[in-house]
Amino acid sequence: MKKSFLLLSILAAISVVAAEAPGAQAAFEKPSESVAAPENFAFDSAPGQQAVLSGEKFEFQTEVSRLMNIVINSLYKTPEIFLRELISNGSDALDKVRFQALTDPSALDANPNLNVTIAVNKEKRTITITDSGIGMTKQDLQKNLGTIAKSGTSEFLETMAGDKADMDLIGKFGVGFYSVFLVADKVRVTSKNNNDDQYIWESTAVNDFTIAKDPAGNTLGRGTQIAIHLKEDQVQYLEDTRLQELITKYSEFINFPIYIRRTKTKLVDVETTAEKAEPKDDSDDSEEAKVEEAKEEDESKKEKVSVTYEEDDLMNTNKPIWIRDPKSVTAKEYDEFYPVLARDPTAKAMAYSHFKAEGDVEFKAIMYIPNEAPKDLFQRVDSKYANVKLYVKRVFITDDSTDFLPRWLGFLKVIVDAEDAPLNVSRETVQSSKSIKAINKHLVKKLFDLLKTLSKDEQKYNDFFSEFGPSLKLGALEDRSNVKKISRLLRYRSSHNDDFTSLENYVSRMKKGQRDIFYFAGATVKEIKQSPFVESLLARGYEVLYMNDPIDEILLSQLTNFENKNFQNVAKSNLNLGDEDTNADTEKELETKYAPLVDWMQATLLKDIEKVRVSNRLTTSPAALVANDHGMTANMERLMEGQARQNREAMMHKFMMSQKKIMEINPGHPLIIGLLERVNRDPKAFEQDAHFQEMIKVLYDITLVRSGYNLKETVKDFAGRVENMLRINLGVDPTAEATFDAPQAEPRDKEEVEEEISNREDLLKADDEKPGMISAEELNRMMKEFTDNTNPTADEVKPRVNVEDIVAQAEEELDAEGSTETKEAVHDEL
Ligand SMILES: *[C@@H]1O[C@H](CO)[C@@H](O)[C@H](O)[C@H]1NC(C)=O
Ligand SMILES: *[C@@H]1O[C@H](CO)[C@@H](O)[C@H](O)[C@H]1NC(C)=O
Ligand SMILES: CC(=O)N[C@H]1CO[C@H](CO)[C@@H](O)[C@@H]1O
Repeated sequence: MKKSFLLLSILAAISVVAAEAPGAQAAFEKPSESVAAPENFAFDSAPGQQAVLSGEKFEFQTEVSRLMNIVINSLYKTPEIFLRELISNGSDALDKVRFQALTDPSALDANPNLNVTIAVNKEKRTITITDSGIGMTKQDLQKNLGTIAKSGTSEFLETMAGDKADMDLIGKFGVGFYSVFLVADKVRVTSKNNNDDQYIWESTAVNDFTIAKDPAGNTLGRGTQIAIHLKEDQVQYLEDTRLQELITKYSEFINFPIYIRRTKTKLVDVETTAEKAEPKDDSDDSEEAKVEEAKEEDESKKEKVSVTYEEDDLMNTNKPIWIRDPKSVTAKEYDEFYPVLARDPTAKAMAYSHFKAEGDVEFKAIMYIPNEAPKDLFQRVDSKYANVKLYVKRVFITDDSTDFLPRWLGFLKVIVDAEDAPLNVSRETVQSSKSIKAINKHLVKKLFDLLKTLSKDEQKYNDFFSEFGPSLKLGALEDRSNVKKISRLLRYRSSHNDDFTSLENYVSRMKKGQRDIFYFAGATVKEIKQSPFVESLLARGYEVLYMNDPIDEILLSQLTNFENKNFQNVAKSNLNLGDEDTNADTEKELETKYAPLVDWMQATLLKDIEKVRVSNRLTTSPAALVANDHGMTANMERLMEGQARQNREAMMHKFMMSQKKIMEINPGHPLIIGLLERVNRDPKAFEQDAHFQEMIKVLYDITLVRSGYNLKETVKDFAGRVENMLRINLGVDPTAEATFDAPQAEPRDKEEVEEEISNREDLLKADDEKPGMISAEELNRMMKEFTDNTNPTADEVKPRVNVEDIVAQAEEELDAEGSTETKEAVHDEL
């Protein structure tokens, strides 16, 4: 059934590919003369009117329409971010063409000047942003400015549409271009890529966009020009001071020159006017000189005239921050650079390191630790992060390689500018480059240095550890060569006080004769504190580390020791307190004394546990369940159970879970003493004493729960046993059954039912004659409303279907089906 639906959907989608609008391919009514001069736009019509450009019409992908709706209707308080997005878009395009030129120098021929130039036209209420980047072909325009390819788009749209629509996120999803509609009612993008003619994309952000070949021909050489017609209430961006302020702010860390084109006036001698007003070297279209005579017809020989001309003023004067000498960079600059690097204007970093590496590979780098961990950090442990931005000699190479850092350092954000990586390196060959391994090694080493410095400030380091502790633990598991280093960076809660403690500090507080580091693992610190295992150690004055991170127990089974001190899980059976010698005699005595009780208990719990023994670790609890050395602690069991749902180790898990536990009893507990007395009264009466056996089973259940294990299927038995005990306490017969009196519903008389059926005919007739309170017209109107809402017109349907989405979704569903099948299969085998 699913497959036929899939087929239908695809057919539906194919039948709605962008239709050509009436008048498609017709010539321009008003050909634009020069795109570089911002005076000439096809949309020089009144605001709100559809653009006059006529060409091929395309509909926006549904997601784009939704996004634009959000953007247009948003009352976002900082619409100026459109400048940030367009400038960084232009910078990306420049990066791309420069990268292309590494292998094909002719890529730059058409336009060797790499820059972004911004110009305004106050009369036309327009801003144009021109870059000489890689440019877009017709197909690129259609794809890049009409669809959103990135995964996670729908979640992104959800967050955007929510109460606190955060337009700031827009750049992070690679759709920053659309932020232009925060301020614009019409936008025209003219673009020239080396592989295509110059094309124009135009839209008023309503449902569709138009693409046409530029009748003016190739005016850009190469690159993209975005012409923005501002909404009436956004004219502030035409003001030079405002514009300069924003462009300076957003271009500070851009690696290419960003200019504002300004019209200026100067006085020149009348004789030399003609020559001096001409632009120095540039092509005719960019700088048009207008000559006006300032003083007319005075006929004096020393006359001056005022000349207006255009000049591009550089807005970003700094060298890239990462290649500067760290001493010359202020903390403020580092803080401001981070959101640019992270492509998230709200992002903050808690620490950074700016360094130069020399030796086997030479590079400069800035490494940032973000303020908080990405939300999906641990959902993604299986995949690596692309978190290093690589430049080679200032030329951007890649930011999507995952090979620079090990997986556990996925939380870092790093920019690397290498001096000696081969320049013909391509995004693909980056992986195999030897330098990458060397860079990797340096970065990890620098991270340890940074953390060491950070750990000197305890508060700061604890903040770091709260966010990224799990990453470090993952690192200790993954990166055998750095385990020792990482173990010094770990922090744990402990019984010492409420703060984090390092292992070093734990060791320095160890007691006389204490050989091991004691720890207990559980789901929460609160739960751990209540555990019967911890109580005895605390009573004796030992410190216990509280491990409440799912990964802790696994980690310690690998780490095994710290500064030659073993880790001792207090929930395991062979607890070694270090003071056993002094107690050896009393332990022997206790064992003999409790042997009869132990026998009875073992006989009762034969099926459930491995054995019963007298404990040396319990103080206030009557009993506890401990795992034998190879068995699983309760925490581990819980972890395994969670995982077994997802992976196929279910059988292995089942086996481990069936491992029996050891029950320890507390010889000092009155309940245990009471039980022993009862056994001693008649040590041979075991078979007859059903009541005793019930009590032991209840004790076992309670202990199971207190030790953190699950009652699982036995909840009903447990409830039954407790009820039984209540009965015995009250002297009620344990076998007596509950009596109850439930009055039964009776069937109706036959005649009554028949009469009702015969009456029904009359009722139906009456309905026909008097059709209720709604008039026929009213009814018609309601029906129409209903059908209108449920069956959108053909036009509305069109953009809502996307073949790729449907196929992807169908595949996902099939995948999901497949995996449930295998899961069931696994289940069956069990
Ligand atoms: C910026 O690049 C353009 C080509 O796109 C060029 O005409 C212009 O002269 C450049 N500006 C400067 C100041 O170099
Ligand atoms: C890069 O160029 C060098 C020599 O110029 C050559 O040995 C090497 O194989 C090239 N690498 C790639 C990936 O093309
Ligand atoms: C040339 C370039 O980088 N263009 C990008 C501008 O922004 C749009 C949408 O945000 C991207 O799809 C383009 O690739």
